[in-house]
Amino acid sequence: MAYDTNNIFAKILRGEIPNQTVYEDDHVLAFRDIHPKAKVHVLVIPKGAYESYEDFSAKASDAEIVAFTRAIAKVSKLAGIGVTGYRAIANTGADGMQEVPHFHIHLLGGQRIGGMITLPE
Ligand code: DGP
Repeated sequence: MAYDTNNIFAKILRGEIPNQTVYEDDHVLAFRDIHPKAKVHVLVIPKGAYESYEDFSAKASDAEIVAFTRAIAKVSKLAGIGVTGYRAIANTGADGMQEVPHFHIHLLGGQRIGGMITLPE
C-alpha cells in the first residue's frame, strides 16, 4: 500500500497543522497526543514517509533507525517520564488498530498505566 501523503501526521510534518512539540531533530518529531490517554502522552514519529512500524523496520535507513531509537530516551527525559517509567506502544496495521498511517510510538506515563491489554470479546 502506498503511503498516504494526506495523513494527519504528514500534515503536521509539513507545518499545515499545529502541534505541541516536545523534541525535534533531523529525523524525528515528538509532540503531545491531541487526545491524551494518560497524564503524559507523547507521540514520537520519524520524519520519513513510513506508514507503520513494519514499514519503518523494513525500509528505513540505519541513520533513521538509530536517530529514532535514540530519540525515545531524549523524549522521555524531556517529558519527565524517563525515571518514573512509561509504556511505549506502536499500534501496527489493522489488527494493531492503527488509526494514523504514519509510523508513531506512543509514550504513556506520568501515572501507573495499568494492565497490559484488554482484548475485545
Ligand atoms: P493510533 O491509533 O496508534 O494510530 O494513534 C493515533 C493517535 O494520534 C491518537 O492517539 C490520536 C492522535 N492524533 C490524531 N490526530 C491528531 C492531531 O491532529 N494532533 C495530535 N497531536 N495528535 C493526533
